[in-house]
Amino acid sequence: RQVTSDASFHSVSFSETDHPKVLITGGLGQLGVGLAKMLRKRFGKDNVILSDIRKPPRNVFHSGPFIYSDILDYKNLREIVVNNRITWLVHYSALLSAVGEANVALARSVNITGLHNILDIAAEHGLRLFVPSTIGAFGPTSPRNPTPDLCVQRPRTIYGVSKVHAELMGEYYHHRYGLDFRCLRYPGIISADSMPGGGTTDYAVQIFHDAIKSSKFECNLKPSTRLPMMYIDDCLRATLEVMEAPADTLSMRTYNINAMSFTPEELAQELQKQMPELQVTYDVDHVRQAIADSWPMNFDDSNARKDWGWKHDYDLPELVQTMLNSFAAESR
Ligand code: AKB
Repeated sequence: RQVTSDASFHSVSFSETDHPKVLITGGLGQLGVGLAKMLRKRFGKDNVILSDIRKPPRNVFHSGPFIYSDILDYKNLREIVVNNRITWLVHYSALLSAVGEANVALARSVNITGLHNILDIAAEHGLRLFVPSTIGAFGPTSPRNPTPDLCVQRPRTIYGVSKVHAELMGEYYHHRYGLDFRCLRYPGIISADSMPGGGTTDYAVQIFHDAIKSSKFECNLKPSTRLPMMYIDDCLRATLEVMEAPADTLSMRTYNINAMSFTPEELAQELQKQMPELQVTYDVDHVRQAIADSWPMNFDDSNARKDWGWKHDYDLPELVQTMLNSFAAESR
């Protein structure tokens, strides 16, 4: 199954006017279910297949096609792509930053070996491939305020190293084999109905859950730790927009996208405007703090704005209000 030359690719004809047939890997993580919902509205329920190695909750299983797929099993992946005539692949399977440091061997296997399978499948079958990258693809020697698209990238986590590898391999396959690779570097993503798993920016989601449950929150980062963040709806819309962007508008294949930057203290203050009873304390987790201190504080996404018209909708006040509204709606 080695990809050796351009001639070894099947060229699947995919006209821009056809609805894509989408496969989402790692579909039960923080972003997959929301992305599937948005894409199904646009392309039809049966044209978007969610996949994971875990058993889906009942509501997810009944909301549209769900399939078992193991990105470490090349034959299983190929079977799914062939049998379902997949044309777009959104590759969400990955171990995040903090959990990756706790299990480097697994992170290396899922984030690097798994990516190699995905790249080969996508190239072999002429797929349009989206792989998310992250603010975590930068490190202590990168400019942090702001961080441009092109600069030194020497991350110190296995997660970051695997994401720089993904960016470079995707771009290499694009130039070498014509793979339609598209990549966005996501900030920390904040969502109400799905939890992140094992990231450094997770505190910004957890604070809402704890505030509502107990009016208390213990933060594992220092109060002054500034990181780029984004509300999930902006993130999913950016993903669809870059996937639909005409190829000639893309001057690059890997873009920073941004919405806002805040510190735990600023987030807590915004939340306390609505919930004055909220008490926030700090108990710093040194692994997460070291990671956060090596990441961008502000993200320069001017190329995305210029090339394909990226524009975020949510700043900090709208984010907090929307999150609180979602929790209130859930409890009714
Ligand atoms: C993490 O904190 O690991 C992720 C990310 C910013 O990529 N949320």
